Amino acid sequence: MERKFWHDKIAYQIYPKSFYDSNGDGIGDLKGVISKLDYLKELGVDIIWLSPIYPSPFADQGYDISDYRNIDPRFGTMEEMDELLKEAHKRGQYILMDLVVNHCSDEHEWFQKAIKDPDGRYGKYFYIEEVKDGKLPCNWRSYFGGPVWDPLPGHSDRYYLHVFHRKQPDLNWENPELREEIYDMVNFWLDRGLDGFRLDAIINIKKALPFKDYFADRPDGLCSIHNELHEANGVGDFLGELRDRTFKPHDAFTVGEVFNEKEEELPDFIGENGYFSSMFDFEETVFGQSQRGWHENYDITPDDYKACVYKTQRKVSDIGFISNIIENHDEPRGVSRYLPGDMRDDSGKKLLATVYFMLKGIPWIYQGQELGMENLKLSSIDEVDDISSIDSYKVALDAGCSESKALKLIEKYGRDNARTPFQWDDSENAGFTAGTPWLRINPNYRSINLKAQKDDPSSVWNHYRNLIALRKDPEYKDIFVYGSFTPFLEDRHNIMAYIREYEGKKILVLGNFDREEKKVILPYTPDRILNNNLDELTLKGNELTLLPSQAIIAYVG
Ligand code: TEU
Ligand code: CA
Repeated sequence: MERKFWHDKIAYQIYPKSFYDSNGDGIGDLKGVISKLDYLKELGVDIIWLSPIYPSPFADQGYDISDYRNIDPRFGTMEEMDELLKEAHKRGQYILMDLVVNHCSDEHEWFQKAIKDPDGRYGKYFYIEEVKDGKLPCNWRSYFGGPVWDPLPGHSDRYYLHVFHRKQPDLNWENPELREEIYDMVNFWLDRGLDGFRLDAIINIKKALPFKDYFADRPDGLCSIHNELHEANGVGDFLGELRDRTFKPHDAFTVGEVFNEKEEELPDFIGENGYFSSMFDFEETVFGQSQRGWHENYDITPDDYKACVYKTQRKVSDIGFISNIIENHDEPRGVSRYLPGDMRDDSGKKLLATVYFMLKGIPWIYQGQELGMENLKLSSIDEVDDISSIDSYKVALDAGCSESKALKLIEKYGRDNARTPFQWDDSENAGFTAGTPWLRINPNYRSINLKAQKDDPSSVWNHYRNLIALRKDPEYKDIFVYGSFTPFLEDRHNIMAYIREYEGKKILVLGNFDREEKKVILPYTPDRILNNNLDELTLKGNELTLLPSQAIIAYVG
Protein backbone atom coordinates (compact mmCIF):
# COMPACT_ATOMS: atom_id res chain seq x y z
CA MET A 1 0.00 0.00 0.00
CA GLU A 2 1.31 3.41 -0.94
CA ARG A 3 1.89 5.44 2.23
CA LYS A 4 -0.06 8.67 2.49
CA PHE A 5 0.58 11.66 4.73
CA TRP A 6 -2.68 11.18 6.59
CA HIS A 7 -2.36 7.50 7.49
CA ASP A 8 -0.79 8.09 10.88
CA LYS A 9 -2.79 11.18 11.85
CA ILE A 10 -5.14 11.84 14.76
CA ALA A 11 -8.33 13.67 13.79
CA TYR A 12 -10.69 15.90 15.75
CA GLN A 13 -14.11 17.33 14.98
CA ILE A 14 -14.93 20.88 16.00
CA TYR A 15 -18.53 22.04 16.19
CA PRO A 16 -17.58 25.72 15.86
CA LYS A 17 -20.75 27.17 17.33
CA SER A 18 -20.02 25.41 20.62
CA PHE A 19 -16.24 25.36 20.79
CA TYR A 20 -14.99 28.74 21.99
CA ASP A 21 -16.59 32.19 21.80
CA SER A 22 -14.01 34.97 21.45
CA ASN A 23 -16.30 38.02 21.46
CA GLY A 24 -19.02 37.36 24.01
CA ASP A 25 -21.98 36.98 21.62
CA GLY A 26 -22.62 33.47 22.92
CA ILE A 27 -21.58 31.79 19.65
CA GLY A 28 -18.28 30.05 19.13
CA ASP A 29 -16.22 31.47 16.25
CA LEU A 30 -13.10 31.19 14.10
CA LYS A 31 -11.04 33.43 16.37
CA GLY A 32 -12.04 31.05 19.13
CA VAL A 33 -10.77 28.09 17.11
CA ILE A 34 -7.49 29.88 16.28
CA SER A 35 -6.92 30.61 19.96
CA LYS A 36 -7.30 26.91 20.78
CA LEU A 37 -4.97 25.46 18.15
CA ASP A 38 -2.22 25.18 20.74
CA TYR A 39 -4.59 23.31 23.00
CA LEU A 40 -5.27 20.79 20.23
CA LYS A 41 -1.56 20.56 19.49
CA GLU A 42 -0.89 19.75 23.13
CA LEU A 43 -3.47 16.98 22.99
CA GLY A 44 -1.79 15.62 19.85
CA VAL A 45 -4.41 16.45 17.21
CA ASP A 46 -3.29 16.72 13.57
CA ILE A 47 -6.42 16.93 11.41
CA ILE A 48 -9.29 19.24 12.33
CA TRP A 49 -12.74 19.08 10.72
CA LEU A 50 -14.94 22.13 11.18
CA SER A 51 -18.70 21.62 10.95
CA PRO A 52 -20.17 24.21 8.51
CA ILE A 53 -19.10 27.83 8.95
CA TYR A 54 -20.57 29.17 5.66
CA PRO A 55 -23.33 31.80 5.56
CA SER A 56 -26.56 30.11 6.54
CA PRO A 57 -30.03 30.84 7.88
CA PHE A 58 -29.27 28.08 10.42
CA ALA A 59 -32.44 26.07 9.84
CA ASP A 60 -30.22 23.04 10.44
CA GLN A 61 -27.29 24.63 12.27
CA GLY A 62 -25.34 25.61 9.17
CA TYR A 63 -26.02 22.43 7.19
CA ASP A 64 -28.21 24.70 5.06
CA ILE A 65 -25.71 26.82 3.14
CA SER A 66 -26.75 30.03 1.43
CA ASP A 67 -23.30 30.94 0.08
CA TYR A 68 -20.61 28.31 -0.52
CA ARG A 69 -17.81 30.82 -0.97
CA ASN A 70 -17.96 32.80 2.20
CA ILE A 71 -17.91 32.66 6.01
CA ASP A 72 -20.96 33.41 8.12
CA PRO A 73 -20.36 36.71 9.96
CA ARG A 74 -21.32 35.01 13.22
CA PHE A 75 -18.24 32.80 12.78
CA GLY A 76 -15.92 35.45 11.35
CA THR A 77 -14.49 36.58 8.03
CA MET A 78 -12.61 35.18 5.05
CA GLU A 79 -9.46 36.82 6.42
CA GLU A 80 -9.89 34.93 9.67
CA MET A 81 -10.35 31.71 7.74
CA ASP A 82 -7.09 32.36 5.91
CA GLU A 83 -5.47 33.08 9.24
CA LEU A 84 -6.79 29.82 10.65
CA LEU A 85 -5.26 27.92 7.74
CA LYS A 86 -1.96 29.73 8.17
CA GLU A 87 -1.83 29.19 11.93
CA ALA A 88 -2.80 25.52 11.66
CA HIS A 89 -0.22 24.84 8.95
CA LYS A 90 2.42 26.54 11.06
CA ARG A 91 1.71 23.94 13.73
CA GLY A 92 1.71 21.03 11.29
CA GLN A 93 -2.07 20.75 11.49
CA TYR A 94 -4.59 20.29 8.66
CA ILE A 95 -8.01 21.91 8.32
CA LEU A 96 -11.07 20.31 6.74
CA MET A 97 -14.34 22.04 5.99
CA ASP A 98 -17.72 20.38 5.77
CA LEU A 99 -18.83 19.87 2.18
CA VAL A 100 -22.62 19.96 2.16
CA VAL A 101 -23.63 19.41 -1.46
CA ASN A 102 -26.58 17.09 -1.33
CA HIS A 103 -28.60 20.24 -0.74
CA CYS A 104 -28.19 23.96 -0.22
CA SER A 105 -30.34 26.48 1.62
CA ASP A 106 -33.62 27.68 0.12
CA GLU A 107 -32.07 31.14 0.62
CA HIS A 108 -29.15 30.32 -1.71
CA GLU A 109 -29.32 32.42 -4.88
CA TRP A 110 -29.61 29.27 -7.03
CA PHE A 111 -32.88 28.36 -5.36
CA GLN A 112 -34.09 31.95 -5.39
CA LYS A 113 -33.50 32.05 -9.15
CA ALA A 114 -35.20 28.67 -9.54
CA ILE A 115 -38.27 30.09 -7.85
CA LYS A 116 -38.30 33.02 -10.31
CA ASP A 117 -37.92 30.76 -13.34
CA PRO A 118 -38.42 27.04 -12.65
CA ASP A 119 -37.93 26.22 -16.34
CA GLY A 120 -34.72 28.18 -16.62
CA ARG A 121 -31.12 27.25 -15.90
CA TYR A 122 -31.42 27.27 -12.10
CA GLY A 123 -34.68 25.35 -11.99
CA LYS A 124 -32.61 22.47 -13.36
CA TYR A 125 -30.23 22.68 -10.38
CA PHE A 126 -33.02 21.18 -8.26
CA TYR A 127 -35.67 18.50 -8.45
CA ILE A 128 -38.84 20.38 -9.33
CA GLU A 129 -41.90 18.40 -10.40
CA GLU A 130 -45.35 19.30 -11.56
CA VAL A 131 -48.07 18.13 -9.22
CA LYS A 132 -51.58 17.37 -10.44
CA ASP A 133 -54.56 16.77 -8.14
CA GLY A 134 -52.32 17.02 -5.07
CA LYS A 135 -50.60 13.68 -5.83
CA LEU A 136 -46.94 13.99 -4.82
CA PRO A 137 -44.27 12.39 -7.06
CA CYS A 138 -43.46 9.88 -4.29
CA ASN A 139 -44.21 9.06 -0.67
CA TRP A 140 -40.72 9.38 0.81
CA ARG A 141 -40.46 10.79 4.31
CA SER A 142 -37.81 13.44 4.89
CA TYR A 143 -35.17 12.79 7.56
CA PHE A 144 -36.71 15.50 9.70
CA GLY A 145 -40.33 14.37 9.26
CA GLY A 146 -43.11 15.04 6.73
CA PRO A 147 -43.03 14.48 2.95
CA VAL A 148 -39.87 15.24 0.98
CA TRP A 149 -42.00 17.48 -1.29
CA ASP A 150 -43.07 21.05 -0.60
CA PRO A 151 -44.70 23.56 -2.94
CA LEU A 152 -42.26 25.80 -4.78
CA PRO A 153 -43.05 29.29 -3.44
CA GLY A 154 -45.30 31.14 -5.90
CA HIS A 155 -46.04 28.04 -7.99
CA SER A 156 -48.92 26.05 -6.48
CA ASP A 157 -48.60 23.35 -9.17
CA ARG A 158 -44.90 22.69 -8.70
CA TYR A 159 -43.12 20.94 -5.84
CA TYR A 160 -39.42 20.67 -5.00
CA LEU A 161 -37.60 17.78 -3.35
CA HIS A 162 -35.89 18.01 0.05
CA VAL A 163 -34.80 14.80 1.76
CA PHE A 164 -33.81 16.82 4.83
CA HIS A 165 -35.54 19.99 6.07
CA ARG A 166 -37.89 22.04 3.91
CA LYS A 167 -35.22 24.76 3.94
CA GLN A 168 -32.69 22.33 2.42
CA PRO A 169 -33.70 21.76 -1.23
CA ASP A 170 -31.80 18.87 -2.86
CA LEU A 171 -29.35 19.69 -5.62
CA ASN A 172 -29.77 17.80 -8.87
CA TRP A 173 -26.47 16.00 -9.46
CA GLU A 174 -27.81 14.51 -12.69
CA ASN A 175 -27.32 17.97 -14.19
CA PRO A 176 -23.71 18.42 -15.45
CA GLU A 177 -23.96 22.20 -15.07
CA LEU A 178 -24.66 21.81 -11.37
CA ARG A 179 -21.75 19.42 -11.00
CA GLU A 180 -19.42 21.96 -12.65
CA GLU A 181 -20.53 24.60 -10.13
CA ILE A 182 -19.70 22.23 -7.28
CA TYR A 183 -16.24 21.31 -8.62
CA ASP A 184 -15.45 24.96 -9.11
CA MET A 185 -16.42 25.74 -5.56
CA VAL A 186 -14.46 22.81 -4.11
CA ASN A 187 -11.36 23.93 -6.03
CA PHE A 188 -11.91 27.49 -4.83
CA TRP A 189 -11.33 26.32 -1.24
CA LEU A 190 -8.53 23.86 -2.01
CA ASP A 191 -6.69 26.52 -4.04
CA ARG A 192 -6.96 28.78 -1.00
CA GLY A 193 -5.01 26.28 1.08
CA LEU A 194 -7.73 24.16 2.63
CA ASP A 195 -6.51 20.60 3.26
CA GLY A 196 -9.70 18.70 2.54
CA PHE A 197 -13.30 18.02 3.40
CA ARG A 198 -15.74 15.92 5.34
CA LEU A 199 -18.52 15.02 2.90
CA ASP A 200 -21.98 15.47 4.32
CA ALA A 201 -24.79 13.03 3.49
CA ILE A 202 -22.85 12.20 0.35
CA ILE A 203 -24.64 8.95 -0.45
CA ASN A 204 -27.86 10.93 -0.85
CA ILE A 205 -26.67 12.77 -3.98
CA LYS A 206 -27.87 9.86 -6.12
CA LYS A 207 -31.64 9.35 -6.22
CA ALA A 208 -33.52 6.29 -7.36
CA LEU A 209 -35.28 7.66 -10.44
CA PRO A 210 -37.97 7.91 -11.65
CA PHE A 211 -39.65 8.81 -8.35
CA LYS A 212 -41.96 6.12 -7.05
CA ASP A 213 -43.78 5.07 -3.89
CA TYR A 214 -42.58 2.39 -1.50
CA PHE A 215 -44.55 0.62 1.23
CA ALA A 216 -45.56 3.03 3.97
CA ASP A 217 -43.91 2.21 7.31
CA ARG A 218 -45.74 4.62 9.64
CA PRO A 219 -49.34 5.82 10.01
CA ASP A 220 -48.37 9.00 8.10
CA GLY A 221 -48.49 6.94 4.88
CA LEU A 222 -44.87 7.76 4.09
CA CYS A 223 -41.80 5.56 3.85
CA SER A 224 -38.23 5.81 5.05
CA ILE A 225 -35.65 7.24 2.64
CA HIS A 226 -33.71 4.01 3.07
CA ASN A 227 -35.97 2.34 0.51
CA GLU A 228 -34.85 4.56 -2.32
CA LEU A 229 -31.22 4.71 -1.14
CA HIS A 230 -31.15 0.96 -1.40
CA GLU A 231 -32.30 1.10 -5.02
CA ALA A 232 -30.24 4.11 -6.10
CA ASN A 233 -27.36 2.92 -8.25
CA GLY A 234 -24.47 4.85 -9.73
CA VAL A 235 -23.42 7.28 -7.01
CA GLY A 236 -19.88 6.20 -7.89
CA ASP A 237 -20.00 7.96 -11.25
CA PHE A 238 -20.58 11.28 -9.49
CA LEU A 239 -18.04 10.58 -6.77
CA GLY A 240 -15.31 9.46 -9.15
CA GLU A 241 -15.73 12.61 -11.20
CA LEU A 242 -15.68 14.74 -8.05
CA ARG A 243 -12.45 13.06 -6.92
CA ASP A 244 -10.72 13.43 -10.29
CA ARG A 245 -11.71 17.05 -10.79
CA THR A 246 -10.97 18.32 -7.27
CA PHE A 247 -9.52 16.19 -4.45
CA LYS A 248 -7.00 14.20 -6.44
CA PRO A 249 -5.12 17.04 -8.14
CA HIS A 250 -4.84 18.71 -4.71
CA ASP A 251 -3.91 15.54 -2.78
CA ALA A 252 -6.68 16.52 -0.38
CA PHE A 253 -7.73 14.44 2.60
CA THR A 254 -11.41 13.53 2.51
CA VAL A 255 -13.69 11.63 4.84
CA GLY A 256 -17.16 10.59 3.74
CA GLU A 257 -20.29 10.50 5.83
CA VAL A 258 -21.44 7.32 4.18
CA PHE A 259 -24.47 5.40 5.31
CA ASN A 260 -26.06 2.56 3.36
CA GLU A 261 -23.13 1.83 1.10
CA LYS A 262 -23.19 -1.51 -0.63
CA GLU A 263 -20.58 -3.81 0.86
CA GLU A 264 -19.01 -4.81 -2.44
CA GLU A 265 -18.44 -1.12 -3.19
CA LEU A 266 -16.10 -0.55 -0.24
CA PRO A 267 -12.90 -0.75 -2.37
CA ASP A 268 -14.37 1.88 -4.70
CA PHE A 269 -15.00 4.16 -1.74
CA ILE A 270 -11.80 3.87 0.28
CA GLY A 271 -9.52 1.46 -1.58
CA GLU A 272 -6.52 2.47 -3.68
CA ASN A 273 -7.75 5.47 -5.74
CA GLY A 274 -11.04 5.40 -3.81
CA TYR A 275 -13.53 8.24 -3.97
CA PHE A 276 -12.44 9.30 -0.47
CA SER A 277 -9.39 8.95 1.71
CA SER A 278 -11.56 7.52 4.45
CA MET A 279 -15.14 7.17 5.62
CA PHE A 280 -16.78 6.90 9.02
CA ASP A 281 -17.79 3.62 10.58
CA PHE A 282 -21.45 3.94 11.59
CA GLU A 283 -22.09 0.25 12.28
CA GLU A 284 -22.51 0.82 16.03
CA THR A 285 -24.14 4.23 15.54
CA VAL A 286 -27.11 2.78 13.69
CA PHE A 287 -27.36 -0.37 15.81
CA GLY A 288 -30.80 -0.77 17.36
CA GLN A 289 -32.28 2.07 15.26
CA SER A 290 -35.91 1.62 14.21
CA GLN A 291 -37.38 3.23 11.08
CA ARG A 292 -40.58 3.71 13.08
CA GLY A 293 -39.04 6.17 15.50
CA TRP A 294 -36.86 6.50 18.58
CA HIS A 295 -39.50 4.90 20.82
CA GLU A 296 -38.81 1.59 19.06
CA ASN A 297 -35.00 1.75 19.24
CA TYR A 298 -33.24 -0.74 21.44
CA ASP A 299 -30.10 -0.37 23.52
CA ILE A 300 -26.65 -1.51 22.56
CA THR A 301 -24.81 -3.81 25.00
CA PRO A 302 -21.01 -4.12 25.18
CA ASP A 303 -21.26 -7.46 23.31
CA ASP A 304 -23.31 -5.79 20.54
CA TYR A 305 -20.81 -2.95 20.43
CA LYS A 306 -17.96 -5.41 20.04
CA ALA A 307 -19.80 -7.28 17.26
CA CYS A 308 -20.43 -4.03 15.34
CA VAL A 309 -16.86 -2.83 15.60
CA TYR A 310 -15.42 -6.22 14.62
CA LYS A 311 -17.77 -6.48 11.67
CA THR A 312 -16.39 -3.25 10.26
CA GLN A 313 -12.77 -4.09 11.06
CA ARG A 314 -13.09 -7.41 9.22
CA LYS A 315 -14.96 -5.88 6.30
CA VAL A 316 -12.40 -3.12 5.81
CA SER A 317 -9.39 -5.34 6.56
CA ASP A 318 -6.54 -3.99 4.40
CA ILE A 319 -8.80 -2.40 1.79
CA GLY A 320 -8.24 1.04 3.27
CA PHE A 321 -8.60 3.29 6.29
CA ILE A 322 -11.90 3.51 8.12
CA SER A 323 -12.51 6.43 10.50
CA ASN A 324 -13.39 5.33 14.03
CA ILE A 325 -15.62 7.46 16.26
CA ILE A 326 -17.71 7.06 19.38
CA GLU A 327 -19.76 10.23 18.76
CA ASN A 328 -20.27 13.26 16.54
CA HIS A 329 -22.57 16.29 16.38
CA ASP A 330 -25.54 14.10 15.32
CA GLU A 331 -25.21 11.53 18.06
CA PRO A 332 -25.48 11.25 21.81
CA ARG A 333 -22.25 11.25 23.79
CA GLY A 334 -20.41 7.94 23.35
CA VAL A 335 -19.86 7.37 27.07
CA SER A 336 -23.60 7.80 27.71
CA ARG A 337 -24.45 5.36 24.95
CA TYR A 338 -21.91 2.53 24.86
CA LEU A 339 -21.13 2.20 28.57
CA PRO A 340 -23.65 0.45 30.82
CA GLY A 341 -25.23 2.92 33.30
CA ASP A 342 -23.07 2.02 36.28
CA MET A 343 -19.83 2.16 34.30
CA ARG A 344 -20.07 5.79 33.24
CA ASP A 345 -17.26 6.94 35.53
CA ASP A 346 -13.68 7.90 34.66
CA SER A 347 -12.50 4.28 34.55
CA GLY A 348 -15.33 3.30 32.18
CA LYS A 349 -14.69 6.33 29.97
CA LYS A 350 -11.02 5.43 29.69
CA LEU A 351 -11.92 1.82 28.94
CA LEU A 352 -14.12 2.85 26.01
CA ALA A 353 -11.41 5.26 24.81
CA THR A 354 -8.76 2.52 24.84
CA VAL A 355 -10.70 -0.16 22.99
CA TYR A 356 -11.82 2.05 20.09
CA PHE A 357 -8.71 4.22 19.79
CA MET A 358 -6.35 1.34 19.04
CA LEU A 359 -8.49 -0.16 16.28
CA LYS A 360 -7.21 -0.19 12.72
CA GLY A 361 -8.09 3.09 11.04
CA ILE A 362 -8.01 6.78 11.85
CA PRO A 363 -9.04 7.66 15.39
CA TRP A 364 -11.36 10.66 15.64
CA ILE A 365 -12.24 12.66 18.73
CA TYR A 366 -15.35 14.81 18.83
CA GLN A 367 -14.89 18.00 20.85
CA GLY A 368 -15.39 17.41 24.57
CA GLN A 369 -15.10 13.65 24.22
CA GLU A 370 -11.54 13.96 25.53
CA LEU A 371 -13.04 15.29 28.80
CA GLY A 372 -15.63 12.53 29.01
CA MET A 373 -18.50 14.96 28.37
CA GLU A 374 -21.91 13.35 28.89
CA ASN A 375 -25.50 13.62 27.68
CA LEU A 376 -27.67 16.50 28.86
CA LYS A 377 -30.64 16.13 31.20
CA LEU A 378 -33.84 17.89 30.09
CA SER A 379 -36.81 19.17 32.02
CA SER A 380 -38.92 20.30 29.05
CA ILE A 381 -39.03 20.04 25.24
CA ASP A 382 -38.77 23.86 25.18
CA GLU A 383 -35.11 23.48 26.09
CA VAL A 384 -34.42 21.58 22.88
CA ASP A 385 -32.95 23.32 19.82
CA ASP A 386 -32.31 20.40 17.43
CA ILE A 387 -34.92 20.03 14.65
CA SER A 388 -34.40 16.29 14.46
CA SER A 389 -35.14 15.90 18.19
CA ILE A 390 -38.22 18.08 17.97
CA ASP A 391 -39.62 15.94 15.15
CA SER A 392 -38.73 12.70 16.94
CA TYR A 393 -40.52 13.99 20.05
CA LYS A 394 -43.69 14.46 18.01
CA VAL A 395 -43.33 11.03 16.44
CA ALA A 396 -43.06 9.47 19.91
CA LEU A 397 -46.14 11.35 21.17
CA ASP A 398 -48.12 10.31 18.08
CA ALA A 399 -47.11 6.72 18.74
CA GLY A 400 -48.70 6.97 22.20
CA CYS A 401 -45.70 7.77 24.40
CA SER A 402 -46.27 10.06 27.40
CA GLU A 403 -44.54 13.45 27.39
CA SER A 404 -42.07 12.31 30.01
CA LYS A 405 -41.28 9.12 28.09
CA ALA A 406 -40.81 11.14 24.87
CA LEU A 407 -38.49 13.57 26.66
CA LYS A 408 -36.43 10.66 27.98
CA LEU A 409 -35.96 9.54 24.36
CA ILE A 410 -34.61 12.99 23.45
CA GLU A 411 -32.22 12.82 26.42
CA LYS A 412 -31.01 9.51 25.12
CA TYR A 413 -30.73 10.08 21.37
CA GLY A 414 -31.00 13.84 20.78
CA ARG A 415 -28.41 15.77 18.81
CA ASP A 416 -28.16 18.56 21.41
CA ASN A 417 -26.31 16.14 23.69
CA ALA A 418 -23.16 16.63 21.65
CA ARG A 419 -23.83 20.27 20.82
CA THR A 420 -23.71 21.81 24.30
CA PRO A 421 -20.70 24.13 24.62
CA PHE A 422 -17.22 22.81 25.39
CA GLN A 423 -16.46 22.80 29.10
CA TRP A 424 -13.19 24.70 29.44
CA ASP A 425 -13.28 25.41 33.19
CA ASP A 426 -15.55 25.71 36.23
CA SER A 427 -16.21 29.45 35.93
CA GLU A 428 -19.55 30.80 34.76
CA ASN A 429 -20.64 29.31 31.40
CA ALA A 430 -17.79 26.83 31.66
CA GLY A 431 -15.40 29.45 30.27
CA PHE A 432 -17.02 29.06 26.84
CA THR A 433 -18.38 32.61 26.57
CA ALA A 434 -18.47 35.88 28.45
CA GLY A 435 -22.03 36.35 27.18
CA THR A 436 -25.11 34.15 27.10
CA PRO A 437 -24.39 30.77 25.46
CA TRP A 438 -26.59 29.98 22.43
CA LEU A 439 -27.33 26.54 23.90
CA ARG A 440 -27.55 25.54 27.55
CA ILE A 441 -24.28 24.42 29.11
CA ASN A 442 -24.36 20.97 30.68
CA PRO A 443 -24.62 21.72 34.43
CA ASN A 444 -22.02 19.03 35.15
CA TYR A 445 -19.30 21.45 33.91
CA ARG A 446 -18.38 22.22 37.52
CA SER A 447 -16.88 18.75 37.80
CA ILE A 448 -16.25 17.85 34.14
CA ASN A 449 -14.01 20.50 32.59
CA LEU A 450 -10.60 20.85 31.00
CA LYS A 451 -9.06 22.92 33.78
CA ALA A 452 -9.77 20.26 36.39
CA GLN A 453 -8.36 17.52 34.19
CA LYS A 454 -5.25 18.95 32.60
CA ASP A 455 -2.95 18.73 35.59
CA ASP A 456 -4.45 15.53 36.96
CA PRO A 457 -2.40 12.65 35.53
CA SER A 458 -5.27 10.22 36.13
CA SER A 459 -7.89 12.28 34.25
CA VAL A 460 -9.82 11.17 31.17
CA TRP A 461 -8.08 13.98 29.25
CA ASN A 462 -4.63 12.71 30.16
CA HIS A 463 -5.70 9.21 29.20
CA TYR A 464 -6.59 10.44 25.70
CA ARG A 465 -3.33 12.34 25.54
CA ASN A 466 -1.42 9.21 26.49
CA LEU A 467 -3.26 7.11 23.91
CA ILE A 468 -2.39 9.63 21.21
CA ALA A 469 1.24 9.76 22.30
CA LEU A 470 1.37 5.96 22.27
CA ARG A 471 -0.03 5.73 18.72
CA LYS A 472 2.65 8.21 17.64
CA ASP A 473 5.55 6.57 19.47
CA PRO A 474 8.07 5.67 16.72
CA GLU A 475 8.60 2.26 18.34
CA TYR A 476 4.93 1.22 17.94
CA LYS A 477 3.54 3.53 15.30
CA ASP A 478 3.68 1.11 12.37
CA ILE A 479 1.84 -1.53 14.40
CA PHE A 480 -1.01 0.86 15.15
CA VAL A 481 -1.15 2.37 11.68
CA TYR A 482 -0.42 -0.57 9.39
CA GLY A 483 -0.82 -3.60 11.67
CA SER A 484 -3.46 -6.24 11.04
CA PHE A 485 -6.46 -6.63 13.34
CA THR A 486 -7.29 -10.03 14.84
CA PRO A 487 -9.84 -10.53 17.60
CA PHE A 488 -9.26 -13.05 20.38
CA LEU A 489 -11.48 -14.26 23.26
CA GLU A 490 -14.26 -13.18 20.92
CA ASP A 491 -16.93 -15.27 22.62
CA ARG A 492 -16.09 -14.09 26.13
CA HIS A 493 -19.06 -12.10 27.44
CA ASN A 494 -18.23 -8.42 28.11
CA ILE A 495 -14.59 -8.78 27.05
CA MET A 496 -13.21 -6.94 24.07
CA ALA A 497 -9.78 -8.16 23.01
CA TYR A 498 -7.75 -7.90 19.84
CA ILE A 499 -4.25 -8.14 18.45
CA ARG A 500 -2.61 -5.60 16.19
CA GLU A 501 0.35 -7.10 14.39
CA TYR A 502 2.99 -5.75 12.02
CA GLU A 503 6.16 -7.52 10.89
CA GLY A 504 5.92 -10.00 13.77
CA LYS A 505 5.53 -7.34 16.45
CA LYS A 506 2.26 -7.42 18.34
CA ILE A 507 0.11 -5.20 20.49
CA LEU A 508 -2.64 -6.73 22.58
CA VAL A 509 -5.63 -4.57 23.54
CA LEU A 510 -8.08 -5.81 26.16
CA GLY A 511 -11.05 -4.27 27.91
CA ASN A 512 -13.43 -5.61 30.55
CA PHE A 513 -16.98 -4.23 30.32
CA ASP A 514 -18.14 -6.49 33.17
CA ARG A 515 -18.85 -5.63 36.81
CA GLU A 516 -16.91 -8.77 37.81
CA GLU A 517 -13.19 -9.35 37.41
CA LYS A 518 -12.29 -11.68 34.57
CA LYS A 519 -9.36 -14.08 34.30
CA VAL A 520 -8.05 -14.43 30.77
CA ILE A 521 -5.23 -16.37 29.15
CA LEU A 522 -3.33 -14.23 26.68
CA PRO A 523 -2.18 -15.79 23.40
CA TYR A 524 1.32 -14.38 24.03
CA THR A 525 3.27 -13.37 27.11
CA PRO A 526 3.66 -9.60 27.10
CA ASP A 527 7.10 -8.02 27.20
CA ARG A 528 5.65 -4.87 28.68
CA ILE A 529 2.43 -3.08 29.49
CA LEU A 530 2.08 0.11 27.46
CA ASN A 531 -1.08 1.44 29.04
CA ASN A 532 -3.38 0.56 31.93
CA ASN A 533 -6.43 2.64 32.87
CA LEU A 534 -6.30 1.49 36.52
CA ASP A 535 -3.50 1.47 39.10
CA GLU A 536 -3.59 -2.28 39.71
CA LEU A 537 -2.23 -5.01 37.46
CA THR A 538 -2.47 -8.77 38.03
CA LEU A 539 -0.39 -10.47 35.34
CA LYS A 540 1.49 -13.75 35.83
CA GLY A 541 3.15 -14.90 32.61
CA ASN A 542 0.26 -14.90 30.19
CA GLU A 543 -2.48 -15.07 32.86
CA LEU A 544 -4.18 -11.75 33.26
CA THR A 545 -6.92 -10.81 35.70
CA LEU A 546 -8.91 -7.87 34.40
CA LEU A 547 -10.69 -5.85 37.05
CA PRO A 548 -14.12 -4.34 36.30
CA SER A 549 -13.69 -1.50 33.74
CA GLN A 550 -10.03 -2.30 33.25
CA ALA A 551 -8.34 -1.76 29.88
CA ILE A 552 -4.80 -2.87 29.07
CA ILE A 553 -2.48 -2.33 26.13
CA ALA A 554 0.43 -4.77 26.06
CA TYR A 555 3.44 -5.23 23.77
CA VAL A 556 4.88 -8.47 22.50
CA GLY A 557 8.14 -7.93 20.60
O1 TEU B 1 -26.38 14.00 8.53
C1 TEU B 1 -26.89 13.09 7.61
C2 TEU B 1 -27.70 12.01 8.06
O2 TEU B 1 -27.84 11.12 7.22
C3 TEU B 1 -28.61 11.86 9.22
O3 TEU B 1 -28.72 10.47 9.47
C4 TEU B 1 -28.38 12.47 10.51
O4 TEU B 1 -27.52 11.62 11.22
C5 TEU B 1 -29.73 12.54 11.18
O5 TEU B 1 -30.36 13.65 10.63
C6 TEU B 1 -29.69 12.69 12.65
O6 TEU B 1 -30.98 12.87 13.17
C7 TEU B 1 -25.74 15.12 8.01
C8 TEU B 1 -25.25 16.04 9.10
O7 TEU B 1 -24.26 15.39 9.86
C9 TEU B 1 -26.41 16.51 9.91
O8 TEU B 1 -26.00 17.32 10.98
C10 TEU B 1 -27.32 17.29 8.98
O9 TEU B 1 -28.50 17.63 9.67
C11 TEU B 1 -27.67 16.50 7.74
O10 TEU B 1 -26.57 15.86 7.14
C12 TEU B 1 -28.23 17.43 6.69
O11 TEU B 1 -27.22 18.20 6.15
CA1 CA C 1 -18.65 34.71 18.97
